[in-house]
Amino acid sequence: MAVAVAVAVAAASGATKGSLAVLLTVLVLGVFSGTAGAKDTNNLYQPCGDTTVRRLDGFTLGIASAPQTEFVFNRTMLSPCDRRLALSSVGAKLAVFRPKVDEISLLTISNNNGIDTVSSGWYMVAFAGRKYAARSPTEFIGNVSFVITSFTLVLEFEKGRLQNLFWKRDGCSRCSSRSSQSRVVCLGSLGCGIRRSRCKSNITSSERDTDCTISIQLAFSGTDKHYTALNSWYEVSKLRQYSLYALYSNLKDSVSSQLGQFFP
Ligand SMILES: *[C@@H]1O[C@H](CO)[C@@H](O)[C@H](O)[C@H]1NC(C)=O
Ligand SMILES: *[C@@H]1O[C@H](CO)[C@@H](O)[C@H](O)[C@H]1NC(C)=O
Ligand SMILES: CC(=O)N[C@H]1CO[C@H](CO)[C@@H](O)[C@@H]1O
Repeated sequence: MAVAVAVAVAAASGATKGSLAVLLTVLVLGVFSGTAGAKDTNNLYQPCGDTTVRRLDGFTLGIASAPQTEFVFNRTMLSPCDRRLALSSVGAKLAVFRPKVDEISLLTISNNNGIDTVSSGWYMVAFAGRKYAARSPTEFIGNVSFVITSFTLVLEFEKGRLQNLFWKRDGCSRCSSRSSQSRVVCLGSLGCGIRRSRCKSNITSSERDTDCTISIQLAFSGTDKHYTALNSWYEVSKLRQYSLYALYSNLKDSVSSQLGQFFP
C-alpha cells in the first residue's frame, strides 16, 4: 500500500466576539497514490452552502460541538447552519475542514478545552449544505470524566450532492475494560474513553501522559456528479483491522490562518 501525505491544512482560532470560535486542524493522509495533481473544481469553501462535487474535488464540511440540547430548536434537530440555533452564545466550537472527496482522511481537533467543564457532556455534529442541508446525528465526545478521541465519519453522496453523514462506531476493540484503573476505559457502545485526568495538557506532569487530541477518520460512499462510485468507505472498513491511527501519529502538523465568518 502506497502511503503519501497529501495535504496538511489548518487552524484558525479566536473568531470575533459573538461568533463561534473557529478551531481547525487537518491532517490528510492520502492512502492511495496517484491522486496528487487532480484539479479541485469545487469553488464553495464554506460549509453552509450547496454544491455538487466530483471525485477528488475538495469538499468543505463543518463540525460543531456543544452540549446536546443546543442542537435542538423547538424539539427539532436543526443544522448548525440554521441561525435559529444560538450556538455562538453557548460557546459552541466549530471546526471546518476541506478533505478531498474519496480520499481517506484524518481530521484532528487538538483544542478540546471547555468540553471538560460540562458534566452532561459535549456532543458533535458534522454538517454541510444550506438548502440541501445534511447533518450527522449528535455524537458524544466527552464529559468531565472521559474523552473519546477516535471517530469514523462516513459522508454519503448521491450524484455529487451530500445526502447523509453518519458516525461508525467500532465499540471497544481498541481498548481493554479489564482494569478500572486503566487510562482507557470501555464506555460500552460509545467506544473507548480516556480518563480526563490522564490527558496531556499545558501542565508538565508525568501523570498526564495521554494525547487527548480528537481524531476523526473520514470515508466517502455513494456517487459523484459523474456517477463515479466513491469507494473509500469500503477501503476503510477493510483497513480497520490495522491501526490507521498509528500511521498518522507522526504526521502532526498545523498552519494558522483566519477563517471568515460562516454564520450570517
Ligand atoms: C414549534 O413547533 C410547533 C409544532 O411543530 C409549531 O406549531 C410552532 O409554531 C413552533 N414554534 C416556533 C417558535 O417555531
Ligand atoms: C461521563 O460519561 C460516561 C459515559 O457516558 C458516563 O459513564 C459517566 O457517568 C459520565 N460522567 C459524568 C460525571 O456524568
Ligand atoms: C509547558 C508548555 O507547553 N507551555 C506552553 C503553554 O501554552 C503557551 C501558549 O500556547 C505556550 O507558549 C507555552 O510554551
